[in-house]
Amino acid sequence: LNISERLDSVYSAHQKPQSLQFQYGTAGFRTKANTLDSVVFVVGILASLRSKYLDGQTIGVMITASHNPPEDNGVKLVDPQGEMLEQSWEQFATVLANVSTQHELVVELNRIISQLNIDLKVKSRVIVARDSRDSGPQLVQSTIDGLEVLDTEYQDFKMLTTPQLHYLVRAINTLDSPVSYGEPSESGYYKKLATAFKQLVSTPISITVDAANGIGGPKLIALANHLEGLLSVTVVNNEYINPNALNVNSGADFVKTNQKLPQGISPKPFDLYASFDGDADRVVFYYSDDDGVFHLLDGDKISTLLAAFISDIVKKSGIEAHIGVVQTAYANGSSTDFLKEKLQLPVVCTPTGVKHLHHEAAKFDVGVYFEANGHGTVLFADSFIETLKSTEPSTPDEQRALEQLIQLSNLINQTVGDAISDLLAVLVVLTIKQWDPSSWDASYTDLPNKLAKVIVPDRNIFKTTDAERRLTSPSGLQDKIDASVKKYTRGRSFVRASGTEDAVRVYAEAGTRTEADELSQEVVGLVK
Ligand code: 16G
Ligand code: ZN
Repeated sequence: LNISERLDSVYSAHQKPQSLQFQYGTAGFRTKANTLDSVVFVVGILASLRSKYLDGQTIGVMITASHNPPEDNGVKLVDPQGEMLEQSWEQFATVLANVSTQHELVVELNRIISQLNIDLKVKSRVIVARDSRDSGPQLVQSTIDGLEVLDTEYQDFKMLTTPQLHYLVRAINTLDSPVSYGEPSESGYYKKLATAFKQLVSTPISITVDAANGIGGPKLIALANHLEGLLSVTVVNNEYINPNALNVNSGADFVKTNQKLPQGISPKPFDLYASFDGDADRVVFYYSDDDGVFHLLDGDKISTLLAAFISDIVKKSGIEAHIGVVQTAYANGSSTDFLKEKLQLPVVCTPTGVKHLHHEAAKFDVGVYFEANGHGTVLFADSFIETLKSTEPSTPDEQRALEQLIQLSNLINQTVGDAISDLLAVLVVLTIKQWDPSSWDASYTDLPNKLAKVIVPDRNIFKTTDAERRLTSPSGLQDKIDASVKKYTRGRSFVRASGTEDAVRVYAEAGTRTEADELSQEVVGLVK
């Protein structure tokens, strides 16, 4: 296989525009769609190498820019068990994305191949999917051009939610194995979730979901079709066929950031609503009270709900388990207090980005991880599931608890945060507890908070430590932030460079709304 010759016919069509620089960030490459062609092409080649390096296991490529505006797009790689690309490979992606001649590309590819001792004769396998953006099909085609350079066997799943692609990667790689993850098809995904849901609840449930005009809408409806008579969903903002509407005044990110209702929802008091983001890997919930006041139930609330419920049924099951919760600095201070003090659970804080949370959560028997923005899941260790299956219950209550835990592990996507799966999990817990949204909300009260975005000349000078909670650079700035924070009751604030946008984010929380706003303003002033 002569890579250079292979590139001769295709490279010129996918050459990098000279002026652009790319970086594989928190969620892969993400930028304006019309600048991404060369990037997805080399990602196709890199995915092939990753597959060959891992003995021909299937790698996933997802074309999405999640909650970003319609004109953006992005690409990320999914590893064989459905996790994010191993971090040590991100640098290869960045290097390849920035070469601007065919010769350089060959040199860099050969460098990777020899450094990692990759056997090009191993058959490589990759699956591809995209969200509903209109730039998607073209970018998929360019990815495929990259895959063909190394004769990779591929399957294009067209439009899927991001977590569905993660599911498929794992299902394909575990096919015929004792830890088979499910049928490797879209319908296999629905069947797995629907089967678990039916084992957990039997009373009919209905909910209205804002799908951000993204791919989550039709996929949620497809899921609900497997649960006729049990789950009835009304989807608003379901114009996924109109890519210009994607994420506009709707979706999980809009609701969380603005702390208000999306367009298209006129809430009935104390009914539960949910918003997905554009690729359906995030979900937040909310309701409105008698006075029409909006109440957000974000990732922290989901995390505490699931953690409390699971630790409760683990107790009922009569078995021992090490349950833990993973959060980021964005977690509301009240949620952390609640987890540690009321639930007596260990809480770990990691930097932003699913890959960080996921790995920490995997260290527990049951690891609950959510970002405040609604991205998260619950990981059940294989060994723990084994224990659940092999334990002989001594009472009907124990039996029921064991069964519930097993079904929850099937219901909750083990590969990555999944809006559809998390929605079902929350509905199950609320139904079993016979809770309305206000009972859920009552477990603790969020500290008023504010997230601000500041455009700075160079965001790379903002360096953090302690899971992004403190700045080490620019020098002196952290001391000033500390001095500001001290002035407010229950004040907390931190500053970090965004991993997805050319901006710096400032988070502030404090005892009252006014204080949170003031603290935010002060720290924004310090950063500018
Ligand atoms: C990406 C991350 C998300 C994180 C966000 C932070 C994944 C799959 N997604 O969307 O978890 O919250 O970036 O964005 O890891 P920021 O760095 O711009 O604040
Ligand atoms: Zn997303």
